[in-house]
Amino acid sequence: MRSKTAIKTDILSSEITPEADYINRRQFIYRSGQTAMCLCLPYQLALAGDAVDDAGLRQSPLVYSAAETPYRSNEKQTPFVDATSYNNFYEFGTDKSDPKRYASAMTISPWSVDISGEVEKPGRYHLEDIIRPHAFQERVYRLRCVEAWSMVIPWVGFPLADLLKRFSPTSKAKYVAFETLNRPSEMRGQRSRFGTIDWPYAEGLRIDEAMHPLTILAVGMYGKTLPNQNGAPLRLVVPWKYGFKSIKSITRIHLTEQQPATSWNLTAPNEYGFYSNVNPLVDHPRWSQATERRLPNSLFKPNRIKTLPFNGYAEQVASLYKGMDLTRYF
Ligand SMILES: Nc1nc2c(c(=O)[nH]1)N[C@H]1C(S)=C(S)[C@@H](COP(=O)(O)O)O[C@H]1N2
Ligand SMILES: [Mo]
Repeated sequence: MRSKTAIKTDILSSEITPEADYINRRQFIYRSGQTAMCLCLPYQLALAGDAVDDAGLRQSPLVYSAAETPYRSNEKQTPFVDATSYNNFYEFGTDKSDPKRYASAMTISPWSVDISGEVEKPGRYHLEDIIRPHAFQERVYRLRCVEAWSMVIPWVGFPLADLLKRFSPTSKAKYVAFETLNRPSEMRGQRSRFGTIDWPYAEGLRIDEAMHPLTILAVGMYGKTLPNQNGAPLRLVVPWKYGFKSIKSITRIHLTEQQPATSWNLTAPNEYGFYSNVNPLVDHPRWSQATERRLPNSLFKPNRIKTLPFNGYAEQVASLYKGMDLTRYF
């Protein structure tokens, strides 16, 4: 079904870097201060979250800002330890503690990504070639799981739109499908006989959702490269949708004319739709979505807060769904 072409390294860059160098060359130096935080990379500058996708801005001096913007929530950030030990990554098991315990078995170098379907430059590309042209930005986003818990996470990444444009989508590219690594030898959840997911984990977006400036591919969090349990080396982050849309450890990006099948929708179509926009008005068949538990919480500090339409990003994304019945397209 999938065509495997030879790995290309010649696109967009003549400089070839062995993948082993990936982490070393991209040492994240994290600075934080009272009023500002920024990521400073040796050969690229990452801008504060409100200086978004203007290539011209990348050349200008860094602007420090801690202002609340859609790209940078000012809410209290979830401690690193919680964001990296309470995870969903069913390839490693269904317990929240399984990903941290078992994801180190996943080989993330070398890593390649297939880009296929409705693009003018399909191919299988080394991770280095996927990410090298992009300046990293820090995005502080709320992450709202469909299970009604949430976190605030500082991601490091770049707009998915910038990546897709490099491969020249055709006019037939109406959707983008994503797949996670399929490697049972390293992913004990994929070996389990009791799994409900048909591997590989698959997700998808409509092309306008994929091109939206809030949608990013993350390569890091908290100023460091992504831990395996959070989806190293490359994962999607779509902050206005339930967390399961933010697919981890991506090995395939496929542009298509048809709406792609997605893992949770295949598993339980009455519970998980293709769109899966965060919506406090549409309850999960088995629980309410009106509120969420903001992590970390405890018995004495339940930290239950109201869930916002589109996870608080309605101003930026509600127009994408104008005229759609969000009860039907949940
Ligand atoms: N490949 C893959 N991606 C995945 C999942 C998964 O099981 N497998 N779980 C999803 C769910 S349900 C959530 S809430 C987020 C959790 O991301 P985090 O562990 O980095 O917080 O990852 C999503 N991406
Ligand atoms: Mo989730």
